[in-house]
Amino acid sequence: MAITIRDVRAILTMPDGANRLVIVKVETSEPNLYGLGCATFTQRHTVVRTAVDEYLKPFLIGKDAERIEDLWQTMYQNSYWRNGPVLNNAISGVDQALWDIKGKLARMPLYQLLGGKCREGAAVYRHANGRDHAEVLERVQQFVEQGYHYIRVQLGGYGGDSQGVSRPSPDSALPGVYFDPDTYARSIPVLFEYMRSKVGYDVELLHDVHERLVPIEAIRLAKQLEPYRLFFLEDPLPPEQNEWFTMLRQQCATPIAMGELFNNPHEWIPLITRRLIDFIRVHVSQIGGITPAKKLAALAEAFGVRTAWHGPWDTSPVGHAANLHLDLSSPNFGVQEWGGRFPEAVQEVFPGIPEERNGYLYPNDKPGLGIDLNEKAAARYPCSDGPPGWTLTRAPDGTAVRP
Ligand code: GCO
Ligand code: MG
Repeated sequence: MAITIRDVRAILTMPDGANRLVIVKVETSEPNLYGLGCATFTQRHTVVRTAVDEYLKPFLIGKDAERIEDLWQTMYQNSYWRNGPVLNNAISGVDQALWDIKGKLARMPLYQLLGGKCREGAAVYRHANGRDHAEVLERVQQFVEQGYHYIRVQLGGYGGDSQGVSRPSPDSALPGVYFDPDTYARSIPVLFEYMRSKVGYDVELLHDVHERLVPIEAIRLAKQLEPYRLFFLEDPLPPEQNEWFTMLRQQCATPIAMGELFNNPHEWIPLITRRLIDFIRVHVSQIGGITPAKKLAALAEAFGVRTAWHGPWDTSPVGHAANLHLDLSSPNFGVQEWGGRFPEAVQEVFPGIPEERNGYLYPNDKPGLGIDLNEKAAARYPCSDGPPGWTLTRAPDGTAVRP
């Protein structure tokens, strides 16, 4: 007798008071057998809920919960137009939940179903940020003392936004988050010269350009950073300018990470098959969940590209659990982004968050994803509404810049 899907619900919650999270719960015909999946697109959370509740739920009710691949393919093509962040996140929520159910049925942690462990724990990197060199250095040194080997270094967040704008903006400038790409670009080689002089080369340092430079300036920056041996330089280009990666690769040996903004296989396939990047960094729920992510990891392995799944605070703990099962079972795992210990409220909503010790993330070995959702607690943390403000980024003359 097939185990069928009895209910599908999107649950929105914001227990840390800042990051809007979307979780999908798939309940089955078996009493108490359910799965959880991450569908978090924090800038458009209610639209994902609509896609789940109004389209995927009626599509899935009564279907065989064990047919993950067929359900993924049919959800994907059911909307005809596909490969966008909203529908992919909705599909991911269901997909991850079905893998969670599969693990519970097999009475195994998901990584076992994906081929077993390639390593005991997944090495993580933390975010060291500051308004000046001293603040950044203090954070880096704290992380080193806490046992982290991989540390992302930012001066004033993304685009150096705390450095302000060095050039006057025109009269009646439009509202927005202003920063000066030129000031930012010139500040980063100086920052890494300072960091390396203070911490040496035994710690792996990373940096996220966050697509904030025009392509040729990103290439210039990557070349200037070569002597500082970054573990990787992230998002040097916006996805719309992927073709510039060829020139970047021809001119520079700084390792490149890209992918958190990708939705469509056409964005990553050329970069991987032409060996133009070193780390693939998609937001797993944004490409449709574990089913496409495990295929992407295998493609990357064939071309010598490692994984570094996107994993900041606006990935839900369910998404972090999914990342971890992929990390443990992929031979070409690179590093895992990790925001650090979640606040108590988040831990209350999500019992079973992966444990981090000395810079490594470990599973709890419960079946499936190994994480649960306390719906009553989740309901106590309603999401804020409306569009985010920080993505309204502008150059000094008011030109809109990718955020
Ligand atoms: C990262 C990302 C994030 C994004 C955020 C967008 O490397 O972690 O760049 O910081 O800005 O996830 O919502
Ligand atoms: Mg990033």
